[in-house]
Amino acid sequence: MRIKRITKCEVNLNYLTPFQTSYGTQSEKKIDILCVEDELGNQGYGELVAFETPDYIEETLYSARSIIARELVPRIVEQTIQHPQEIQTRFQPIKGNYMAKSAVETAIWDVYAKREKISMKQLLNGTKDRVQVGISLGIQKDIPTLLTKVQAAVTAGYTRVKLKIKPGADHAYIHAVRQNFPELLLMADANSAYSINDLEQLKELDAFDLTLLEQPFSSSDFLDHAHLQQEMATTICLDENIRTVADVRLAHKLGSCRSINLKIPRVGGIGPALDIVNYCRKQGIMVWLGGMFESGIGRALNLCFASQAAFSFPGDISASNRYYKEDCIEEKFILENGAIRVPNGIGLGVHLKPEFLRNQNEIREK
Ligand code: OSB
Ligand code: MG
Repeated sequence: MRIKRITKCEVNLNYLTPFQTSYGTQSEKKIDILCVEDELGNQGYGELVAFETPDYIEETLYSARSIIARELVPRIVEQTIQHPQEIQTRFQPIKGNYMAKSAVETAIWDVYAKREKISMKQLLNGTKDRVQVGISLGIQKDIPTLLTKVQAAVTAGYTRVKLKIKPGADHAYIHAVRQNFPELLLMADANSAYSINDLEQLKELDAFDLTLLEQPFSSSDFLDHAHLQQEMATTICLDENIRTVADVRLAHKLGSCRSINLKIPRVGGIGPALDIVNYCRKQGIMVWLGGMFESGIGRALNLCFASQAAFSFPGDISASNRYYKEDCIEEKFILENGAIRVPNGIGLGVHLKPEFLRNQNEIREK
């Protein structure tokens, strides 16, 4: 196939409720939806998930826009591509910038699926029609508010809840949730808010039967995580640390974690994500699918990806009504018995609303 042009639509979505993590509070998200067009007029969509500020990882919406326009688009437009697996190699000369790469690469997988007239689920050898999903709850102002949120999530049908934590909003919060929900699959995500000096406090979290503790330390640390994993019964899961298969290998060999939160955009796209799934499967590492507050475009992809046999643990892929006042796609993802149906139309199987379709601008090298 030959890629003729790449356009994008800048979307601004308002969260239903502001989301607080250990590094800040967000009330809206700017999202670029990339559209890749082939010589037959097929269109594939990819979502740029990077945030405006470099507080989750280094990459931002603005750095990614620049890399896409200056480096990635020129490596794709008017090029012949046999299979989207090739894109990984084509982007190899560009270091890092995984979310930028993912926005372009995932759009190419979508246009490829559409050419082949198959669903993304089929292209990825997905086996499930519905995937179990969980919810990630931000840090709340007090414990009663958190308990109300957890209750609402359980009532809605979520069977797995992730709590964002930070020093001062951790032990007592988790304790209260565990007391009120003794059977709930519960986990905590610190987004790098702790250091090895907090070892003793973190060890106390072993009392709460957490399925896992996500990313307690800095994203460049592997050694302290290994020390903590040795000292804790709770499974440590790495998120921000993991950008490449080499990172997974390092974490595995050092014993820095027993679980990986895999996000397609954080590792540079579907090709690299498949490599990581493969490695984890061979090594017996528990891998599950994380989220980045994707719009319906990225959410559809996450559902298709999580429909692969390798994923059994519920991902951070909530229903549409958990995130935005209004999404940019026509379809809605609905929670039914703790699961969401995997789209089965061709490609991603979702459609941009007309106001966003109309608003496409060609990306040219700047
Ligand atoms: O650390 O997993 C994280 C959202 C944005 C950035 C980082 C994270 C998250 C989430 C929510 O936890 C995942 C989701 O529901 O999309
Ligand atoms: Mg995380």
